[in-house]
Amino acid sequence: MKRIITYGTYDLFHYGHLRLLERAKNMGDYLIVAVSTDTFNAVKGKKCAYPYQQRAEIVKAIRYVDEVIPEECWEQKRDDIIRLKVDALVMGDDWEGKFDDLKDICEVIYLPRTSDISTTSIKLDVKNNH
Ligand code: C2G
Repeated sequence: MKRIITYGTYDLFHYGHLRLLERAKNMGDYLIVAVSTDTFNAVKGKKCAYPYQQRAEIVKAIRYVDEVIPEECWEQKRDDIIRLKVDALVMGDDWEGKFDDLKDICEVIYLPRTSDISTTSIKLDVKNNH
């Protein structure tokens, strides 16, 4: 059974997130999503509309997702991959190359982002047009 992991904030869940999770799951048999905690998002400089608990529950409800864990820091990936026996790390290609240091313990795959949608653009659209 091929085990996949991916990491992200997943705020204001949208089609780009869904397509990433769908493609990541289709690369294996079991998909783990590490959802960024509110504390870690502060480190990332991201202010979320939804708190961690709600973002995690929404992601867990997605049919492609088998397990959700908290992402609390940049450095946990290596331990997660070893502890959870992960075969591949999959991320959108806005992260291209950023996690290549993990190639000694798993496949690292960057998938094309879905264009014309982002949490930021959704926030701006709602602010300006509604
Ligand atoms: N994504 C995508 N297409 C979009 C928007 C996002 O494919 N239009 C992908 C991103 O590339 C990422 C995932 O969806 O793989 C989640 O995106 P974010 O919630 O923005 O996550 P991010 O802030 O990039 O956090 O340690 C890694 C970080 O936690 C990633």
